[in-house]
Amino acid sequence: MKNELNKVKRKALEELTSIAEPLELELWRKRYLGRKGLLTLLFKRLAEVPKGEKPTIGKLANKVKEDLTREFQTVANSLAARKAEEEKVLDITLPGRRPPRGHLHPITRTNGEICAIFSRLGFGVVEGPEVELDYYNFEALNMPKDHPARDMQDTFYVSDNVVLRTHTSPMQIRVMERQSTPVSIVAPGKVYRPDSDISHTPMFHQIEGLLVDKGVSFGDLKGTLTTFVHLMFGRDTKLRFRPGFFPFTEPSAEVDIQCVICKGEGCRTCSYTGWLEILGSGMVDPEVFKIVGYDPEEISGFAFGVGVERIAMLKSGLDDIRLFFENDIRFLKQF
Ligand code: 2NM
Repeated sequence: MKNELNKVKRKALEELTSIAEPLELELWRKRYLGRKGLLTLLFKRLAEVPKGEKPTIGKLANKVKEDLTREFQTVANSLAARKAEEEKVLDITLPGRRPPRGHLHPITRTNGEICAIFSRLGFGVVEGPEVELDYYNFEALNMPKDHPARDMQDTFYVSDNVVLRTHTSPMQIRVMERQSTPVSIVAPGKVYRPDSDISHTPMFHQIEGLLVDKGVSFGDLKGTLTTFVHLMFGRDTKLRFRPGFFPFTEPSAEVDIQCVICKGEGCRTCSYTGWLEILGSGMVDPEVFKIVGYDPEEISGFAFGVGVERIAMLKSGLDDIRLFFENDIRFLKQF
């Protein structure tokens, strides 16, 4: 009897170590401690034990029962704890997490708005290479190799004849080379210049426009750019056309708008002038037309260039262009 009790105890404890599921544990409990369990059956046979051995065997039987019951409780507790832990990690009743929703970069959005306005005015949108031949970036735009205007736009050279474009005008040349008049296009895209400070990044975005046809006048330039400014900044925005210089236009004009911050009163943004420069423009130089094979006696045209960052900064009241390219999500989220 003593041996049988110890054997049942050993076997029961050994089996208990490999139990990992509540159901297995319940079967184990029934097998040893249940109404017809092995230990319970031994208890029923205690009556057969000779009188003299009864106290020792009885004590041993009670001790085995206590031990098995305690071990059962320990395993039951740890299985319950594991289940609770699993439910904490994986609560299938929780609603799903929505993936965070992104949006366009403020420069991409401003670029799209500007192109949309010119598109409405009948301009096509063309894109082309950022790595350009010196010929398209400078030479064909009336800037031969020794021209002083190149100093203003000195750039990143890939090789003697290949540069990162300093403006998107090379696209105007490429379009004029392959199609006849009339031409009305805008060319958006990245351009590169070796400047870097609070108002310049070595890469920025530009949109250049070109309109060529019989009888295009400076009045057409003024009308088109005035309409653009009114659609971009509001109908009551005042404009100012100032004389300027570009090697590829004659005459040339810088376009200012009344300061959007102070409405012309004078403030830090406009350096207390009341005006902000937003565009460069002009009538395409006859030399450029000759280079692409157009006859300047037959046709004329105007061109202009807009800085996308500059427009985006003015519309949102920012004073540091570098913020656009630091990729700080806390900044970008505000747009
Ligand atoms: C500007 C300002 C003035 C321009 C000129 C041409 C071309 F190819 F027709 F000659 N494209 N873009 C131009 C003219 C660009 O940007 C400030």
